[in-house]
Amino acid sequence: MSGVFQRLQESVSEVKESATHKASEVATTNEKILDMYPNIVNVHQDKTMTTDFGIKINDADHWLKIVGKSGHGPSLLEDQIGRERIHRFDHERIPERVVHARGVGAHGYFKLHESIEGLTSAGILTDTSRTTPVFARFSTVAGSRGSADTVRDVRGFAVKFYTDEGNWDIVGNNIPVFFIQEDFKFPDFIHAVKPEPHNEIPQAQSAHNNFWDFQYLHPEATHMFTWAMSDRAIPRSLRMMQGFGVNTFTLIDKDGKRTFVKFHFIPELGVHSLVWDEALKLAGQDPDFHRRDLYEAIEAGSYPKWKFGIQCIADGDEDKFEFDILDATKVWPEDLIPVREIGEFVLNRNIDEFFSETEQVAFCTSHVVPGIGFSDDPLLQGRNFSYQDTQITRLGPNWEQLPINRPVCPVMNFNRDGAMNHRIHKGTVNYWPNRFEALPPGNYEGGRGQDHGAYTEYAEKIVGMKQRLNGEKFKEHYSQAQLFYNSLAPYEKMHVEMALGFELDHCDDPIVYKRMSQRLADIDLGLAQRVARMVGGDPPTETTHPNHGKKAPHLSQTEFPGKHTIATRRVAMIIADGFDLAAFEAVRAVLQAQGATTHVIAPRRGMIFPAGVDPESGTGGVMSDHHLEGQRSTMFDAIYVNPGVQSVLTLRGNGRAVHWIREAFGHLKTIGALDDAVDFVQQACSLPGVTLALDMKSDRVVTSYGVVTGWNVNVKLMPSAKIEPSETL
Ligand code: HDE
Repeated sequence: MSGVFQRLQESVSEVKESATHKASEVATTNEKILDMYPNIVNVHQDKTMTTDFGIKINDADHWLKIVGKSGHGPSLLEDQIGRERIHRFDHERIPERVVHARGVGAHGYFKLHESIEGLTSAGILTDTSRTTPVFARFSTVAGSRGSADTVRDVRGFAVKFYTDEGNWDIVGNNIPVFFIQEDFKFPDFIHAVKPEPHNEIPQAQSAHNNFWDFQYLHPEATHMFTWAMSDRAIPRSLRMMQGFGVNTFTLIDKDGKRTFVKFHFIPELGVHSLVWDEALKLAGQDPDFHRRDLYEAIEAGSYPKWKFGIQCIADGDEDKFEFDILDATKVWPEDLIPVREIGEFVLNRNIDEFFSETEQVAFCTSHVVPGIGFSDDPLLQGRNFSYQDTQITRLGPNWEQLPINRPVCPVMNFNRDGAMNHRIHKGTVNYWPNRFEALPPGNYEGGRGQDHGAYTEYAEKIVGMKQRLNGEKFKEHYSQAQLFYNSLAPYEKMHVEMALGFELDHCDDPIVYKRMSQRLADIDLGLAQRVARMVGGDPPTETTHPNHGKKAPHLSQTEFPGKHTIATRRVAMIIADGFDLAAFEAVRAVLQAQGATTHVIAPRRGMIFPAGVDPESGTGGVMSDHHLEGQRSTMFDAIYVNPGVQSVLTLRGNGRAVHWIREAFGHLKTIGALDDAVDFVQQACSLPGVTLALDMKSDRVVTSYGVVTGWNVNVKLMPSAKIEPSETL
């Protein structure tokens, strides 16, 4: 026995060593990662294959058969090794999440910068010396697990904080409001947005009759669908999205005082989006675009970072606003209730295995820690019920014991048994109270209450009638939809209009697009008229809810430019044989020095030879990463066309190269060029109706950053490849 025991000990330390062999892994190991070590199996180190019950296998390729002369023969059912393999495989799938099925996750940490002791007793929000491990999962909502990343949809933004006092989950979105006010309508809403029941079309899209039928029939959805039609719903990267807790929670201080709170995550890189055409194409060209982007950034050490902020409303002030602060279809405008930034959250470690971490991670809005509580927000109340329930279907009753879900603090209670229980409880009793406990009921381990670090509900006296209704202010649905629309930049408004045009064009039932054309007048009459004309609706001439014309800051994503940086941006450097090597190397050095990732694209993958180098020599060239046909401009943030007489001549004659430039231009991308490549770029972009203003000087790297509104382009030239908001020329 001692030999077996020793082997076990060795294998645990082997796993520990191997799991931390990369410097980056050592640096990013935290309490949660250590907690998961005993469950990590290193497939590359363990060379001996065994069955699940541990016996070594002598042949991992063939079923046991009666082999006749010809080498053939029936397979034997008695092959317990073969049966185990196949049976185990037969049960690999678990139900995908009923919503948010497609997602991607990563580990990281949360650090508090400013204690909010006056508002809460929560350790994670008061102790600035702590670093709390986190796991975040970003997702789309409507699509199946295998759908594309860049579809138009809300993005889930779920964060699990493994605090010293237990797990705290913020299960948020990248849009601060929601479609409905009560969870009661959630099944209808999700049925309406998912593929239609008779033919399961369309996948991962809201552009269909049922979704828009539901939107019309629920005026409360108006604010949210305006956000969903904006650029927020097609993020450039998961690293460039805001996160919102959406629901109203509460903070409870050590004296039991309550404050209403909303949680915010603000990305360091700013909020940026794709353009719709790009998103559509990427869905086919690289369905994993966002997943890959997150993984690569973390691998490269460019750790995505968000500021963590809170908006607070004192208990007693809740009725002072035009809107109900418990209505999840409303924002708390930041000019009225500013966001206070108190900490940061960083993702610095990729997962080891998708299924056991990202798929099995399970969030619950009801998971809060002492010092954080709920509110009577009806959407939140329903969510608190739903998440725990859905995990039981998806993962079984013991889902909280799974490595990725279990807390890093001790767990002790008398919940027992059930499928896949992993804990072994020592002791002769499994009920409470019991004869071994000295303390009276309710006083386990020193008692209850804040003083003992236990979770205590906020004591509130409620008198009311049992009824199915919400407060009066829940009946107003259009004011904030107008506020959001009015606050957008002109091109953002145009994108909303085009998105509505696209979506309603995909509805073929006139009742749907005609009614929706009318509804849009409750946001803005002009918007409704323009969309109605596009989609075949009847342009409304009046509205019962005229646009109030008010705006609020912080609703447009242009308010969140983030750091002006090209760090982590993908730049395609286009060359062909005969390119100017000096220019290429200089530009590449500048881009890389600023943290951009450079990717060499050429007519073929392999060595590309600069001017003056004989290809026959086989050396002295630059290896291209991809050929022009293998990738598309959509996969890059910017393109740079390198000079060189022969190179430019070849590219001019290459239809795909011309397409790269035109497409990048149409998608508002930064296009850089030097010397003779400038003329090529200008000619490639001279589409009818387009004026391209580029003034490239060969002594510096020049990039343009354009915002296209229809066919008018505004371009600003920048030195040294800096990306900044454009100015109209
Ligand atoms: Fe969810 N939601 N939801 N939701 N939700 C789920 O839980 C639900 C809502 C959100 O990465 C499910 O584990 C109800 C709002 C995210 O694993 C389910 C209502 C917001 C995720 C569920 C809502 C969200 C979910 C499905 C009331 C933004 C993915 C699988 C109308 C604040 C979490 C699961 C992850 C997942 C129910 C509304 C965000 C069925 C009843 C509002 C980010 O429990």
